[in-house]
Amino acid sequence: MTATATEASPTDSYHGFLESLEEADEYAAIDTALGLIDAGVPAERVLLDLIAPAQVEVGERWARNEWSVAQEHAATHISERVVAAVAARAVPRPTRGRVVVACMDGEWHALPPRLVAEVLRLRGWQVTFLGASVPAAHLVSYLHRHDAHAVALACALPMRLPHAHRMIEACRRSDVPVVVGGRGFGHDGRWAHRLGVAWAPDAPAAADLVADERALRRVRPAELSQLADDEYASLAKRRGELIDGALADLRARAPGVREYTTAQLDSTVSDLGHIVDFLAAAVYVDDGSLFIDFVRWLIGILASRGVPASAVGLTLGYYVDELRDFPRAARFLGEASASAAAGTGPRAG
Ligand code: B12
Repeated sequence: MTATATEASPTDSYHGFLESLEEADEYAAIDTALGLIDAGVPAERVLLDLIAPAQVEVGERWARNEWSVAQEHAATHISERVVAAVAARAVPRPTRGRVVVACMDGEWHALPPRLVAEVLRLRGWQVTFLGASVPAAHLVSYLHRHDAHAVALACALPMRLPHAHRMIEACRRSDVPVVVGGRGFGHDGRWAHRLGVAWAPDAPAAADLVADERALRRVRPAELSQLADDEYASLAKRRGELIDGALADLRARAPGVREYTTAQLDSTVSDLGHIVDFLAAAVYVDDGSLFIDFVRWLIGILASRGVPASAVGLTLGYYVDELRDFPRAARFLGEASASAAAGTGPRAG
């Protein structure tokens, strides 16, 4: 039976698409997406109602340790190929100005802003997609050479918020309006508001905002008076020492750690780095919930890999002692430890 425009829907194709990602079958995945377009489903819906939710599920399966990193990478690569195939099928000529879309420095989640870039393109904008981890200085020099109507900046990890702020300020100095998005700004954009920048929850909202220059420029000033106390700067400066100290502490107090393989040690160091970076970001935007959510997420990730929550508790305790002269960091650590000890439970990442 041939699907008609009214029958075809990304929701109905979702499970089959996900299966194609699971089997790393890029041909089936591309056929599913292009089949929907051939059946009359707008390309924007295929991007946002098929590929985007499938990628979120890919993340959940990785978080639950059901999929290996390799399976996640394979699935993401296929999703990227599907986005390219969908984009190649719909090639509207640009009728509007240039929008530059980029990831923050240090941010490797390029697929979410790529979806935003394609939606903007479908809506007539001339889009330049700069991809993952764009250094601020390079973005600014690009903006100086190319006349841009707006910049859309992506951040998937809240720990990157201090970098995000620097990039936003750099764009502002070039007088190019900025819209930001991605889960790194919080589900309701609360941390974008703290940084004093326009935020969009999804690609269609970003497209609406970009089309309304006055709204894009009408932003409340940043609420960052807390930076005056220098806590963030001191934490950032002590990053290496804090990670080394926490590892030595774990080795001394959790005997199993002494038997860790190199790979286990690497991921422990990476986790310790994330703890410091998320804590520093929480201090930067003065919001303990950023750190508490992260600790819950970390406990969930480690639990699914057989590491008990008490390991996180040990490190939080170590940092409470080390950072007793940092009032806000100490408070956030205390709240996160209490929430971890109460077993408030992991939340999906
Ligand atoms: C693929 C993937 C990766 C790939 C990215 C490759 C690529 N080309 O993008 C790689 C392997 C690099 C990666 C690395 C990591 N990842 Co990752 N990743 C993902 C995954 C599975 C999918 C991302 C995606 O495509 N999402 C689909 C999009 C559509 O969803 P979305 O973000 O909600 O996007 C919508 C809106 O947010 C908004 N939006 C998004 N961006 C933008 C931008 C602008 C300008 C605007 C206006 C709007 C907007 O519009 C979108 C569509 O409407 C997510 C899971 C997830 N839930 O997203 C994890 C996830 C984001 N990753 C995670 C983590 C932890 C990591 C690592 C730290 C893992 C590690 N230990 O190394 C590293 C960090 C790397 C770095 N420094 O950036 C966690 C983050 C958890 C947290 N507490 O913050 C997640 C949530 C996984 C999980 N469930 O735990 N990752």
